[in-house]
This record gives sequence, structure tokens and C-alpha cells, in this order.
Amino acid sequence: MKSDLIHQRISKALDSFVIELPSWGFSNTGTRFGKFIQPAAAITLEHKFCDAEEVNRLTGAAPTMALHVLWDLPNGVADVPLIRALEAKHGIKAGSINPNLFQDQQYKFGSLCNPSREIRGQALQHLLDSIAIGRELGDRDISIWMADGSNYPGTQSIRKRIGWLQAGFAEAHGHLGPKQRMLIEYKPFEPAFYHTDIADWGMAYSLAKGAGPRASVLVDTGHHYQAQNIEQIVAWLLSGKMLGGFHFNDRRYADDDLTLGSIDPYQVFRIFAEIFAYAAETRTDPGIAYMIDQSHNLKGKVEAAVQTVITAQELFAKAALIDQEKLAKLQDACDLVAAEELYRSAFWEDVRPAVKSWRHQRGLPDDPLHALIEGGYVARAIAERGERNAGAVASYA
Ligand code: LRH
Ligand code: MN
Repeated sequence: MKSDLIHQRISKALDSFVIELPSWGFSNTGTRFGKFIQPAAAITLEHKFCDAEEVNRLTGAAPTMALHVLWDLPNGVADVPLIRALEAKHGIKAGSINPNLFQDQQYKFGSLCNPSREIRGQALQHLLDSIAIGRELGDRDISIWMADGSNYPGTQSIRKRIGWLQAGFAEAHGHLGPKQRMLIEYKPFEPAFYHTDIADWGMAYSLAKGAGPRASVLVDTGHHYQAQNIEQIVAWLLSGKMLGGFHFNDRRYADDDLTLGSIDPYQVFRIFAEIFAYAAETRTDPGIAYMIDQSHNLKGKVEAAVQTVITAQELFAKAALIDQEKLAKLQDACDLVAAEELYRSAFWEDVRPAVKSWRHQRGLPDDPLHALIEGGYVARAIAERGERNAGAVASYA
């Protein structure tokens, strides 16, 4: 493909591409074996907005930040004015609102699926509070993940729990704002290790359909068994107009929450390719929320976030190079090798020069990661936050 056509296609694609950062990607997180405290890690909500502002300043592609209610708005709706002030000060908009239905003691046996009507009521109230926060912040998506499940066969009625969940989601759906969406995230296991109430895309699809027209499915790339074909799930959700968004990350084994494209970049390319094929065929923009959900336990958190946005842009740019019309003809003609070569060669195209010139034309640094290190942002964060982080608790038990 001639290079100016490559540049044109990539510019057009990158102009439409934004990806949302998770507030929890900037704070000290760990594994069940402990936390390695980073001196530059965000401690306050303002620190998270500062870090997101720096990532967006360098990449121009991450203007929103997902919030987790109990971690970022401990006072619920009362914290909305603070969020508004931080949005204005740092030029970063609050993005999807993620309820916390998994950490309170009463959720030991579940939240919306808990056998106790009283506890289901408390979980529903938290969901309604989260929806109200989202409405106050401008009809933000409600992105729901629940840890609900069980650890041993025979200890819970899976069917009863389905009924309670359907009732909870239907009630919540009724409280959504006119433009607000609810995204239902599935996960096959962890922390539950026998059954998880929303374990796969089919369960999430059925629950979203049952809840109402503003409900759809969220695909966290780390929430699949090794052998699952994620882009086929994406194709199903697209064909059902039920694909609401993604939590991108990467993994070698399970829900490892590693940085996007660090283990299997071709996986993300295949997902984007499915979406470009759908958009080309239907001539519609599927309105998908691209979000990141990672925990940066070993790498510097702002560095990892910048790396992630760059990699997402590069993989999106590669998928944009696929000539979807030509590919569709080859597929329909079952010209397998030609189809595969057209598809594969887009992945192997080195898009970095074109992405660099896209940045250059928009006054962004050619190499955001280098600019981050040169700019001294992390060193300033360490100077400001290091002492407080040094006192943070590292051990799990
Ligand atoms: C669950 C999950 C969910 C978030 C959490 C931080 O594994 O993917 O999206 O609430 O990570
Ligand atoms: Mn997730």
C-alpha cells in the first residue's frame, strides 16, 4: 500500500480513537501475596487526575478516566462537585462509573445474588447511588462487575441467584438517565472458584437483554479461558448490537491484568479487525467504549499507562489498514491464502512512522514515553508523594 494512503488511513483512524484510563491503574495495587509500594503512586483522587492529565497531554488519546465508586467517591453523590472541580482543573473528564459490589463484608455470599433479601437491597442501593453519580456527571456509563459466586458445589442455588440478578438489573435499568448505558462485565472465575454468577458472554448477553435496551455487554480481555476465541465473541456481540465496551489488558495465564499487547498483540489486532469489518459492512459506528483495566504492580504506573495508550493506537492503526472491501470479496470467494495475506500484512505493517507524524501534526511529542521521562513528571511525583507512600501498608495478611 502506498505510504501516503497508509498515512491518510491511519490519521483518519487515530482521529476517532480514544481509550479510557482506570483511576485504579495509578494507585498502589498488588496481588494476594502483597503490594510493592511505588513512591510515585497516586494517593489522592487529585493525584489520579494529575497522572491521567499527563498521559493525555503526551498521547492526546486518553481524555477520560474511569472511576470506582468506593475508591474515588467514598461520599457518593456528595463527591460529584469535587469531581467536577478536578475535571475542570485537569482537563480530564470522569468516564465510566464502576460500582464496588465486591469488597464490603456483607457481600461474602454475594451482592445482587445474595440469598439475603436485605443484602440484595443494600447492593441495589449502591447500584442506584452509582447510577445517580453517573447521571450527575453527565449520563456516564455504569460499568458493572460483580464477584458474586460460590466456592463449593451444592452450597448455593445457581437458578435462584439468576432470578435475583435479573430482578436487580431490571430495577437498576429503570433508573438510568436518557443517554446512560449499563455495561455488564463477565468473568469466568476469581474470586469465586466453583461458580461465578456472570461467568461468560452468553450470561451477560442474556442479563443485558433482560434488563432493557440501555444494557449491553463489556468484554474484559483477561476474562476468558485460554482456548476461547475472543474475536468470535466480539463478532457475536456486534451482530446482536450488544457490544458496549472493552476492558483491555493482557495475560499469559488468567486475569493477569498486564499491559495491553505485552503478551499477545495479535489478539488485540484481531479484535479491532472484527470491529473495522463490522463498521465497513454496516457503515455504522458501533459506539464502543474502549477502556483499559490493568494493575501496574511492577512497572511504573504512569509509564505503563503511556505505553498502553501508544500500543493501543498502534494496534488500532494496523487494523485500520485492512482493505475491508477487498477482504470481504476474498472471504466470500474462499480465496483463503489471499484473504489471510491481506489480513496478516496489515498487522506486520510498521505503523510507527505514520503514528509519529499524526502526533507531530497535532503538536504532540513524537515519542510520548521518551517525553515523559525527559519531562521529569515521575520525579516530581516522587518528590511530592514519596514520603507518604513510604508509610503505606504492603503486606496482605
Ligand atoms: C474484575 C475487574 C473489574 C474491576 C476490577 C478492578 O477483575 O476486571 O472490571 O472492577 O477488575
Ligand atoms: Mn475489568
